[in-house]
Amino acid sequence: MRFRFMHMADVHLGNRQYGIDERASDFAAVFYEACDHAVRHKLDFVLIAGDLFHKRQIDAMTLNQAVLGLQKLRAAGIPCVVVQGNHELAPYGEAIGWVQYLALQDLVVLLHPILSGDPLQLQPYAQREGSYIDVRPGVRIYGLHFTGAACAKLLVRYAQAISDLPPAQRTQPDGTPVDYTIFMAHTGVQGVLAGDSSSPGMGDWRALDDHADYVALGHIHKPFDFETRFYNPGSLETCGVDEVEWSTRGFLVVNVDTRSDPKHAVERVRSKRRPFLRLVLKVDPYRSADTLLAACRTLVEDEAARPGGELRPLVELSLTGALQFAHQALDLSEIEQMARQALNALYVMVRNKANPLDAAGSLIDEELSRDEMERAIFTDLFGADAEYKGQSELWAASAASVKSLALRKAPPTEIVEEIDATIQKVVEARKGASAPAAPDAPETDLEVELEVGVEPVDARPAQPAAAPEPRPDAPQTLFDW
Ligand SMILES: [Mn+2]
Repeated sequence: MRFRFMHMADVHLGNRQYGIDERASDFAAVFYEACDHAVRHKLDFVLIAGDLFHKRQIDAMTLNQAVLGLQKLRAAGIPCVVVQGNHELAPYGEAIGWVQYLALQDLVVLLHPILSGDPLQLQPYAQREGSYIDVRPGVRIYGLHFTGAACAKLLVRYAQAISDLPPAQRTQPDGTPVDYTIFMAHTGVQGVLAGDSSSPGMGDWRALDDHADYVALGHIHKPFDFETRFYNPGSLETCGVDEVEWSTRGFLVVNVDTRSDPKHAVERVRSKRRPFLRLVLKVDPYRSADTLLAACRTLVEDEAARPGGELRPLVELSLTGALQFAHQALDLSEIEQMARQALNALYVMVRNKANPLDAAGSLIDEELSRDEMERAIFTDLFGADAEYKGQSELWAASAASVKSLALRKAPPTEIVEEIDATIQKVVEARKGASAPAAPDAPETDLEVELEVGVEPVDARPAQPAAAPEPRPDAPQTLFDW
């Protein structure tokens, strides 16, 4: 059996990014483009793995954009099968959400299991509701909406529920077997993105090994695929600057031939989204606001000279390094206006990440050697943190040693020994400092506290033990899935 389908996710219709109307239109435009592609290439069906909408409460314009895109598919006789994402679950206190409304209008097939029972219950899609659908003879799609950190355990229950289906429901109504199974869920795979602690890990996903040929994912806006089974297309448009580097985002076109192994060949199609430029200027060489502005001008004019798309770009211009003059002299709005004109940009954000003169400038002393300067900067950084302040020189010495150990690729045990030795020294130093005032201070607390303090050496971003679940109504953060 051969057929083709499209897999997209994280469309985020209604995302009026940066308060700009054109951005909401951009999110609609790439959705229309995907729908047109499906129609033009006569695909057999389309999957949207959650977050069709950016918000639970959408306006009429956003609903109209969804309807216009979905009508293209319906007019061409292409079924569109969806699951709900975290951004679009029914608003609190409402019986149904807007994706369910689209299902009631026969514009989408909305799938979800019935979670209340144990074991979990799966119903075939009927009367605009259900957990799975045989979208064409021999092709079955199971759906799971966004369930947050509960997802890992639900996968096991879902797999069990599939195994427990009565024989009559394991096959097509005419008794022919299911040849190709898709499991669609609005969740990721843990480890793809740092800071994502709610997605199931690969071990959890193993539960579905015997139940899915293709796992259609959404939620994480970074595209990825694993084991020719797990696929994530990434966001169609750019919901945050951190997504810019994931250039292959778009939609997937899956060519299935159930006689081949694997049963599908997957093609990534990059969406025609608005260009998003990230420019960086290191400010260290510039001794005045005027020379810095001139350097910004050169940077953006060089960028403007490059061949661009038809769409006015979005621009992020970051200033990094150490500022060599008083930051009050720096006029960010002047830089922003200049960049907007030079690049004919739709929107420019200037991010000043440069260290102000008083923090970094005071440490730059041409009399010092490189090592001495490094030690001075480490001491200053540790000294700025209340936790390390009392023993900042000990920590600075240790940081310098750890750095050189790492540079000469010393074994991890040696690095741990170095840090251990420092902790011992710090404990001794603290005992000495606090002994007269608090002779009975419990040693263990101190050590626990210090162990926590050592973590940054690990070079991994600190992760909270249990990250809060993404809240759809929360303001846009770094990871606005
Ligand atoms: Mn999303």
